[in-house]
Amino acid sequence: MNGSLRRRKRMTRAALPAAVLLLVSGAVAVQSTAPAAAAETTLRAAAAKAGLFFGVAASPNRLYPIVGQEFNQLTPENDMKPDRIATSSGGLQNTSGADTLVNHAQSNNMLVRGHTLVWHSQAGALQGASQATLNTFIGNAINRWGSKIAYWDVVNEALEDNNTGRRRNQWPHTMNRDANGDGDYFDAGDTDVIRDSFIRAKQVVQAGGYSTKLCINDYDVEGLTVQGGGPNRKANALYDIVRTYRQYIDCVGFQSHFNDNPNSIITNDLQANIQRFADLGVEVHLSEVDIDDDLSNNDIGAGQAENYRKVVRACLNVSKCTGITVWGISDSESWRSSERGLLFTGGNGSYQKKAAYHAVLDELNKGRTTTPPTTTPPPTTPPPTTPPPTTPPPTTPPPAIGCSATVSLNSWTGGFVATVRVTAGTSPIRGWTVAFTLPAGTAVTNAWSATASGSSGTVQFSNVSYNGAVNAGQYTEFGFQGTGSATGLTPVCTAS
Ligand code: 9MR
Repeated sequence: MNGSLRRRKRMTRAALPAAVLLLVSGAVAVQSTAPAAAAETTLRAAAAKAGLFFGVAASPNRLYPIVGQEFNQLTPENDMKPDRIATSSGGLQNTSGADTLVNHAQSNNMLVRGHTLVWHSQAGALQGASQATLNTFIGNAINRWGSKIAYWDVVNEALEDNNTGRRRNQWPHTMNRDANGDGDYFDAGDTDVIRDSFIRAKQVVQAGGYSTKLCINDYDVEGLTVQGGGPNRKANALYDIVRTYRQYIDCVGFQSHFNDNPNSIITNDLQANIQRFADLGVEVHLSEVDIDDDLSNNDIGAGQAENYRKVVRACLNVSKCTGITVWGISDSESWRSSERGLLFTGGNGSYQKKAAYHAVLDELNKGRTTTPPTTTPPPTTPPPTTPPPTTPPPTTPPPAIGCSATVSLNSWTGGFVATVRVTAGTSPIRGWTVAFTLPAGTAVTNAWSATASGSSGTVQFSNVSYNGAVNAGQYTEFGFQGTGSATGLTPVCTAS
């Protein structure tokens, strides 16, 4: 679009109230920006009610009241990147910006996504570092904030541009070694910076007893297809990585920087791709959303507000899509200000809601309209056997007989996601059941990798067909999502 058209579009929008804009967009003739009775009036409240977080990328110099009012999750936009906080030996430095953001999140009851541990870009003093040094940094960074970080992006942007489906060939991916030349790095004799970084991160989380979940994050991985309908090879490559290393990876970030690049458009199969990853048992997040306001060559939206609505709906329709984060507050303060891709205009703490804001709020207020199944269907392919870790993750000694269970929680105001680990004792088990007594006001809304019975009071979760058999001393995991608070839950595990 040329400059004068853009200016005209901006002026037209500025001159019209948001409600009228929604009406003239045609497809949403019954929408109104006035919230319906009982509708929530902030993004965070509406999202919490629907059982997900709604977050924002933030910087210490922009911690305006809106951050805590509208959002319940925060990602440091630049302050936790290696070029800011890593020394060349993997130590920490200059953490004051990151500390400020973590403290702000805590005092505003927001989750934090740590961003990011291993990345070829903005690597700073770690550029060219060995795996051993990366591991040192991973340990120092995770231990510094512990469970104050709900999600860490362990590996960011590992895959090449231009839909090749290949790893980048820049450091740190040059540390990969394909021993048998079969084109992947998944075999026991291979070296894989992704695997080794996740194993290290998992060890640190387990040793520290943190509830932190470990994510892999990338862009142009959102759809099953790209413009023209061809396969999204980058998404497929990410899927193979997550499937192969599922035991170390808890969550996947689809960055969701949507624009006119043929690999960055919004496709109709966004929801199906989210579902495909969710079926592996990981949480999916739309982790860095912005949508170019003249995104024209996609086929599912008419205008930015409508595009936002489609993207938010795709997440809401998949129960394991547990969070959406926009990459900044307002257009003018965005890293891509020329695309006007965010939910507010204005700056310096004084912001105005755009039509896109109202569309997102409205969609969140509709909730997860599809009835969530009590269990997500088992993965289409059985969970893979992962290659042996270079160093085995620490395990707590198993009980003599039967099974034991532990719970890790990610909570927000009004909701939570619980991940439950079932560990077999000194004998193999063929099946298991984990029971909880939920506090009054707390209810299970859906579960995965287990069959739930009951949703409040005493609830039980039993194995599904593919995860009942657990070898002596080994473990499997399932999860469930709920409303209310799950603090202090005590699991009771019985084995058969
Ligand atoms: O928004 C960030 C911008 O301020 C930085 O200058 C830029 C440097 O690479 O990184 C931006 O954030 C990126 C994020 O860390 C990873 N995904 C893409 C984001 C936009 O480039």
